[in-house]
Amino acid sequence: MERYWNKTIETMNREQIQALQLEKLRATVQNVYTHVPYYRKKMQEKGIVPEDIKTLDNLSNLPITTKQDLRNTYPFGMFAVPMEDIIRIHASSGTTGKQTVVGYTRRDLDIWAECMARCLVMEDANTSSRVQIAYGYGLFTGGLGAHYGVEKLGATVIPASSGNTQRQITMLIDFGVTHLYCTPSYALNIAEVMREMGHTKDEMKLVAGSFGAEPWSNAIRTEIESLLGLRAHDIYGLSEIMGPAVSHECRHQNGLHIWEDCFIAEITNPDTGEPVREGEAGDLVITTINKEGIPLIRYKTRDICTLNYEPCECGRTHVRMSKPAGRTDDMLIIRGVNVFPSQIESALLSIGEVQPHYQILVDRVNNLDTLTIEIELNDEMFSDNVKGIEEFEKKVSRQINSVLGINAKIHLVEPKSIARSEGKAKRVIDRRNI
Ligand code: DLL
Repeated sequence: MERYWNKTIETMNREQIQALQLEKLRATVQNVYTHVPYYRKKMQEKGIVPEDIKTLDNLSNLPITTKQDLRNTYPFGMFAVPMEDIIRIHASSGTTGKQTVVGYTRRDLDIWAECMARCLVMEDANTSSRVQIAYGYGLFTGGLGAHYGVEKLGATVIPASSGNTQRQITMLIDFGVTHLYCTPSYALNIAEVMREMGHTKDEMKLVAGSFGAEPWSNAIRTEIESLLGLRAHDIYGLSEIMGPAVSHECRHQNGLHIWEDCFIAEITNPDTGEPVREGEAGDLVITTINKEGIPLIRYKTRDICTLNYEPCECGRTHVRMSKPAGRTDDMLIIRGVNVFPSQIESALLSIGEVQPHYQILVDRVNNLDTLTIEIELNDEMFSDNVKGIEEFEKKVSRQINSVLGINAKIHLVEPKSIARSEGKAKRVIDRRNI
């Protein structure tokens, strides 16, 4: 029997969803036109007024919003309400430029908690559950975003934040934690430290967990599920839109339901910006239709995925996005071949002996791109002879070539020589100065 947090909303039929979306879209467009001068100007430049939005198809006439727009209006220029109504600020890390700042009203935070509570129920959490949140708390949306969903549901929240891994494990065991929230790379790290501490998954009561904030392959899912003894759900979100709980996988683990009463999702061609045909992969573009603080029109996420409108076995009707393959800005072009780090990960882990601890190094030598993949040996292989290691390197290299069509130099390194992650893992080091 499926349980829902908000059955009426979660199982609305497509006509009802579309009617609700159109009503909320029109209100949102009117709102930003009136209250956000930056949007008014953009719409005027395109010759559009709010009254032009008569159908959902008219959405594609509206301007796209990018991270650059948020930077141009830094810090609060896109807010649609006075600062007195903003009760919390979050910001993205800003590793590639000025950080982007977002503000939430009390109603925004309530809706965020509602979306999060729906996700928790999708993974069988209830008031008896104990949820350990090992996403970072702070300006990053992971910790606090998940936190208030757990409180809304009425489960017990353990606000561990990230880091201090041994203590995380002690709490997981001693507090009888049922649900774990952290990045997939941190989940692997926790599993490894658990083993080193001499603990086993049988000492834990974990049922499920939500892992996201970075791309992760199904091979990593299998790894996390078997090491920690739980069902691993994917959770997606981004600071600009809402943080975690924009979408989440149900127990069928076959795509992430996007909460369509709050967001309208489109897929566009990353190069032309034109909508793609149904089912085709492209850039996920999201319009928020239930936000007060910083409503965004057609925000270009740069995350590559597909949308699936087929009914889901769980009974939820909200569209499913595929597991994001990666960001357009993270795509590597190696001698003309486009490849996402997540594809390299899948190819690597399809070889049983490869550990999920690897790093991708990209260089440019004599004007040619080179790809080196450092992979950690496990203890058993480390004690193997040189010939065995060389043969294994060749095997991995052949696999990468046959699956992805690129040549990679494989470099096997000592156990534990690749840094472990407590948040978003840094898998790619691009040393080309381009
Ligand atoms: O990472 C929000 C979040 C926190 C999501 C906790 C899930 C769990 P940002 O730091 O703004 O926000 O980064 C957003 O991370 O555009 C994607 O590229 C990537 N990302 C987030 N979730 C996933 C996922 C948070 N499940 C950026 N799979 C997004 C792949 C993801 N990539």
